[in-house]
Amino acid sequence: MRDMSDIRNIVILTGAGISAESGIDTFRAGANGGPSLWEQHRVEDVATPEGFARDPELVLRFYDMRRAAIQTKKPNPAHFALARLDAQWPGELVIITQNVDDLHERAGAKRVLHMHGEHLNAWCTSCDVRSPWTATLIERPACPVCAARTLRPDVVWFGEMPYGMDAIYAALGTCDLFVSIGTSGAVYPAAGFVQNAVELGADTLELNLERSQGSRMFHETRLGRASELVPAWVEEILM
Ligand code: BJW
Repeated sequence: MRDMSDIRNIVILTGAGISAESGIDTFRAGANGGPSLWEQHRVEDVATPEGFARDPELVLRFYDMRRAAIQTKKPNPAHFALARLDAQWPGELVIITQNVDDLHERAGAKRVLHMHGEHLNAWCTSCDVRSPWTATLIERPACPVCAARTLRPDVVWFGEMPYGMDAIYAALGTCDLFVSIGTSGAVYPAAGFVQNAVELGADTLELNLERSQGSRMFHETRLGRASELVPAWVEEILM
């Protein structure tokens, strides 16, 4: 690993594990058999365009429930620590989050890229405009821009292209340090970012409750809760 003083550009990838201690369930049950969001539903039913076409009511109800739930949650010390790093880091920095919650922003982070979309947006598939949305979609409300009743959750389902890929690969291409926090490494393309970063010469650090699927690719792995590991790491790097 480089000396800290040689690090200028940082890419941080976050996943469901960083929001777990805010009370938002992760997607996959961990080795310890923790709760999993998919337990009640097959992933093909609720997180694919085909599932939405087959049973839109089921999918809209599922996302309405989660959109309501995240609005009752609060950022935890891991989100606040990254917001502090974002505010104080003088070099390039981007927090690429796979999470569709807004806890990074509510903690104060600015340089955030939501590669899997955002719960608090609705996407009109008629006019292709994304509008801020906190209410439900199940009753098929009219799009505020074109009035068509074709709003869907603005989230990236399996088989769809994640957002911001050009900016992500550009950031990976110039980063000195890639840090992965609270993600299982089960879903691509995010799971492949560590390999991209290593091949392009970056140092890589994993902060997670347990080893992720791509754990062996990281130069260093620290295991524990995000609410403890992340503030400690931020303290270290800002010294
Ligand atoms: C803690 C903690 C604590 C707990 N502290 N840690 C074969 C090979 C390669 C790819 C494919 C393949 N077959 C199919 C694909 C593509 C597919 C894919 O990856 N499938 C896999 C199942 C194999 N991917 C796609 O379709 C993507 N699109 C795509 O590939 O387009 C083509 C393309 C080509 C070239 C370049 C780019 C693109 C789209 C993927 C969309 C994923 N969408 C979801 C749903 C979003 C909406 C919603 O919220 O409902 O995104 S799925 C779900 O998984 C969600 C998450 O963002 C994502 C990742 O989950 P995450 O965050 O890792 O959560 P968990 O639960 O898995 O893990 C939590 C971790 O936290 C665990 O490790 C815990 O230990 C830890 N933890 N508590 C610290 N307190």
